[in-house]
Amino acid sequence: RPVGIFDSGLGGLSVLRAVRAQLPDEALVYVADSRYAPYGERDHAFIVERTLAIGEWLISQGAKALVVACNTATAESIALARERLTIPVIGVEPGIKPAAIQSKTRVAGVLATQVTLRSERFRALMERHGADCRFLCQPGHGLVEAIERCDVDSAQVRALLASYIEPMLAAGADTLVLGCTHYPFFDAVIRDIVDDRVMLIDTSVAIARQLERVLGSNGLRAATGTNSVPPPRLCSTNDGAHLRQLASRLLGLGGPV
Ligand code: DGN
Repeated sequence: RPVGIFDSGLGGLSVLRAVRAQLPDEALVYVADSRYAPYGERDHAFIVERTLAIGEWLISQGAKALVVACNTATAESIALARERLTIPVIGVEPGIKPAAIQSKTRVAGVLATQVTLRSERFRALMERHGADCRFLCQPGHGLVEAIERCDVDSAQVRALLASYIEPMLAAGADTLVLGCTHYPFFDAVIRDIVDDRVMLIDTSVAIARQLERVLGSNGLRAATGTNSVPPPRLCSTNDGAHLRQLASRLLGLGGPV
């Protein structure tokens, strides 16, 4: 049985990439809810409804676990998804804890969607791990939309990212938390803006390890060493053209959507 992975759109492909690397024997089904992306400025009830509907659909497709590969959907709906869905549910959250541990200047930037930054879950995360570090939180307006258009490095995107990140650097940030699963695809452009000493925190690898633990503790790991693992099945709630394009360009995945 496959693991289901879902995001509001294409960003969760950064999590799918990490999961494939960590768990090469697991079959994966990915759903991009691109018809309704971005979730970043949607209301709570809408996001909960989409998470449950997609979770149910993935269960109907045989999914044995669900990764909510979206910080926004996790912040709004993970508790209810765990209550209502009959399979283990793993969520994502901005890497506040690793940033607080690693920052030497004790100043860190956080880029995430408006909904994530305003959520109760984010407030609690900051309270738990963010106390002795100054976090500069910036909503990434326009960034999810750019990825949804497969724009990872246009002049417009460069300017937008620079306008968000340069003030953080000027304030002394040595660490930048990528608090939205769409943002790791800007990695090359962000690296051009920040110098090598700035640490970028992307939690997709930690999520893949967490998935491995959850599958293991529930007796759900696929048998290792089978060479019949199918390529990830990619699904979209719109025509899927951009999902196909980004999956091919950034992950080298071909095949139909
Ligand atoms: N990838 C989603 C996240 O991690 O928050 C983006 C949410 C959105 O659609 N704005």
